[in-house]
Amino acid sequence: MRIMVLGGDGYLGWPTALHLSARGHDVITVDNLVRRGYDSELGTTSLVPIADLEQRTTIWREMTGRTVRYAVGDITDYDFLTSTFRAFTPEAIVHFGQQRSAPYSMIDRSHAVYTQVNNIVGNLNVLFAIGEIDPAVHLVKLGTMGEYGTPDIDIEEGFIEITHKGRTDTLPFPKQPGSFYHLSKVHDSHNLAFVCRAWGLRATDLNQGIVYGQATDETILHPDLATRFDYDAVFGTVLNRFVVQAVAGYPLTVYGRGNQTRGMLNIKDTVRCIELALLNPARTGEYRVFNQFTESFSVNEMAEMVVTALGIEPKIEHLNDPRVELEEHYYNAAHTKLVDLGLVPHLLDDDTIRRLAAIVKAWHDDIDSSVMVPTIHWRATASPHGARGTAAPPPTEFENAVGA
Ligand code: NAD
Ligand code: USQ
Repeated sequence: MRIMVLGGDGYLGWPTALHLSARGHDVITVDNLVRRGYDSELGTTSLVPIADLEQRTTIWREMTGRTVRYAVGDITDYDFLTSTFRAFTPEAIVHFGQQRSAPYSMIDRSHAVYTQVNNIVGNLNVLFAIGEIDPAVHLVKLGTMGEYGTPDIDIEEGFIEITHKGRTDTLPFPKQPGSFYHLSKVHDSHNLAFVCRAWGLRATDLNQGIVYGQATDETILHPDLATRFDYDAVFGTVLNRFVVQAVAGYPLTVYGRGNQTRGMLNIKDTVRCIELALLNPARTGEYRVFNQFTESFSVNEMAEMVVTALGIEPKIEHLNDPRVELEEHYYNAAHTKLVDLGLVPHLLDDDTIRRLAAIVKAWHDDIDSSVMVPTIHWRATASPHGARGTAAPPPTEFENAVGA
């Protein structure tokens, strides 16, 4: 299959491009490298050094004899997107190419606007390009479990049968996203469903949970094939952060009471899920949703698992939650469709945590503990000048101690 991987320089896009190439698909990655730019903006960097796309693709060719092509450009630029599309003639597109950090989208007005314009316009361009150039192309789009929020009922895979005043219909599952980033994904889902209905396109919306891990069968072949590993409070995700904090001897930063529960999956399962969605495409005109995660844990459970697996002194610090989210809630989300297609999950165990910790230990001296404490707050107050200000709760003893 000829597959275009949008966002193919990112944490998940790059390992996916390699995984698909290793299985004989013809792959091109498309990326504007803006993720590397956020690092400069935020003063952070991937813990594991990452090669540039030229080095990455050259090493891949030398190691395997396979070619992954790449195009550098912005998918919000329609001329760039359509000319790349026409030149490559993909049969499928995997769309990872978005701003994906909830905290980044909550920094201020300009970051919220940037996130929604980048994500929604980029996705709309992809939909128009498919509609205009080749409506048979199957779009596999990365959504997020956070589109659903944490309702007090079971979460279904995209749709729910509702009986209302004696009539019954199957309708999109209600959405209660928790950040401007998560909201962008909800808008994307509506646009996807609409074009499948209106233009007969076919799309798979993968509502992915939080990914952990850094190594896949392909990225471990050479240091220049490594994917990024974020652990800062803006782009680092919870389990990856906890492992870095544990290795650095830093207290694990549990936000609030820590009973927030989320769907999680290993990066090795991400690349496999994408492959399964591609090999079993949506039908013409079909908009389908898979919940892409393998198990769920509360934040407290994750912290305890890391402490136990690494045999460290339990240093768990409950910070004031910088986010607006339920810290205690019911959570039971369906996730059978990818398993039905053949996914055999890599579940989280002590060994997985220890192997991740071994990667972190190799870069121990580069860990920057100044990026651990969250500084972006969700709550808003009006400032005397009418602009949004942040209403951070008073610092905890710990935050005072680390000077956050
Ligand atoms: P990432 O930031 O590492 O990668 C995204 C890539 O897209 C970056 O390389 C970036 O440069 C590129 N990009 C952004 N805007 C672009 C644009 N306008 N044009 C071209 N390229 C652009 O993120 P990731 O962790 O690899 O996530 C990939 C996708 O998976 C995202 O859509 C994200 O929402 C989704 N997702 C990620 C996770 C996770 O835990 N990492 C969980 C659920 C869903
Ligand atoms: N959390 C902590 N301590 C930390 C970091 C996070 O307690 O140090 C908590 C947060 O409050 C939240 C949960 O852990 O309740 C998850 O936070 P996260 O930063 O790991 O993940 P999130 O912001 O939800 O976003 C990540 C990805 C995003 C993806 C999403 C999937 O960055 O791209 O869409 O996971 S999901 O959570 O299912 O929406």
